[in-house]
Order: sequence, then structure tokens, then C-alpha cells
Amino acid sequence: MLKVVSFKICPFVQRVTALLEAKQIPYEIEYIRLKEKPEWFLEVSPHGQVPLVITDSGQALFESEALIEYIEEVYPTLNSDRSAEEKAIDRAWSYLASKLYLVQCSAQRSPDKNTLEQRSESLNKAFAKIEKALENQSFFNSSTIGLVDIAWLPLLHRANIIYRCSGYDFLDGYPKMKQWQQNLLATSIAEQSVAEDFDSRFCDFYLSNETYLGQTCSANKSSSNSACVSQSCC
Ligand SMILES: N[C@@H](CCC(=O)N[C@@H](CS)C(=O)NCC(=O)O)C(=O)O
Repeated sequence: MLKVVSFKICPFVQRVTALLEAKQIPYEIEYIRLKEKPEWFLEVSPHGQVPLVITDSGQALFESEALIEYIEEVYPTLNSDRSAEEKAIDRAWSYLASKLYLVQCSAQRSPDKNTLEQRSESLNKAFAKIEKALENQSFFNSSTIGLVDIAWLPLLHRANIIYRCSGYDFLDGYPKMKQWQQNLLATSIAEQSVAEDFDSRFCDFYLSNETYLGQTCSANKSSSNSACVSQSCC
């Protein structure tokens, strides 16, 4: 069985586990602390980063992009009905998502409103582009889930938690993305691709009192804002 070495709130890991979940491939998961990386991990992980996948033969594979390609190659593809051109376009939109993971992390950690707005600028530019590319289908330009959906899932999942807890909507002004987010969340792949305590781990880090979004969340709670109190995420 494949083993995924993970850090609980890493979006690069979630992209990989989301693909495994979408394909219903069984896997084991081992969580490590990035502040104290175990010796065995450092020995097999050239960059010292998660995700790392250890195959049945014991080979360690690294880099989320390479892992996605490996899983696509070895297990039945998600994209059997895509032409070569469509696959190239899908790769390009997937690449855009992976470039945004750390941008979103940094925006979520913003200490104040101005910083959040500045850090959200490149998210907004990218969101405007994908909004334009989205057709009115359940998933990314398809009625079935594909690799672009998997690449964007960590971003859309996290934006949803932030919205539920703080009322701040990274997708405000992007109605097609909002619908896409809802369609993806309805599949349950997002929640299946993370640990049971993901929401609380995520909120501890991104919605603490040190962050602008966390302060918004606390203010919402004390004023009984329904966006926050109806959820137990923060
Ligand atoms: N390019 C890598 C990025 C992975 C990455 O940044 N992982 C972070 C956690 S989200 C990590 O392992 N950080 C620890 C470190 O860089 O020392 C990939 O796509 O797999």
C-alpha cells in the first residue's frame, strides 16, 4: 500500500491525498512535525519537504507535481476522455493552482486588513482568470471530476473554512468559482483528504488572535454572527 508522509495542514499534501481519494486508492498516512523532521524522513526526502510517497517497492517519491503524475500513470486515469490539447490546458490550470498555495497561506496569516488586501492581490488576479475559463459545468469544464479540480481543491476547501468562520470570502465576486467550490465540497473528497482534526488545526494556525482573519472570527463570535457561531471550526 502507498504511504503518504504528511503535515496536517499542507495544501501540497492535500492535492495528493485528494487524488488518491478521488480514485479510491487505499493509502497509509504518517504525519511528521516539520519543526522536528525525523532522521528517516531526511534520509529519503531530498528537499526535506512533504508530501513524500513511499511506494510498495519502498521507493520514496517527492514533489507533489511528480506524485500526481505518478498516481495518474500507475492507477486508472481520471482523464480518460480528455484529448491531448485538453490535458495540456488542464496541466496549465493545475500549475496555476499550485503556484497559489503558499500565496493563500500567507494571505490567511496576514496580521491586519491592509496586509490581507496586499497579499490577496495575486490570488485575485488568478481567480479572475480561472473565473473566465470556467464553463457552466459541475467540475472544471467537465461533468466529472478531473485533475484541475484536484489541484484547486485545497484552495477552495480552505477558502470555505475561512468564509464559514470569519465571514471573509476570498471568492467574493467570482460566482462561477463559488459554484465550483460548492460542487467540489459536495463530493466529500475535501474532507476525506484531510485528517479528522483538520479544521481545528487549520483554525489554530490561520484563525488565531495573531491574524486579521482570526480577529474577525472572534469579533463575529462575540457578536453572534451566524457565519461563525453556526460552525464549530474556530
Ligand atoms: N514544491 C513542493 C512544495 C512542498 C512544500 O512546500 N511543503 C512544505 C509543507 S506545506 C514543507 O514540507 N515545508 C518544510 C520545509 O520546507 O522545510 C511540492 O510541490 O511538493
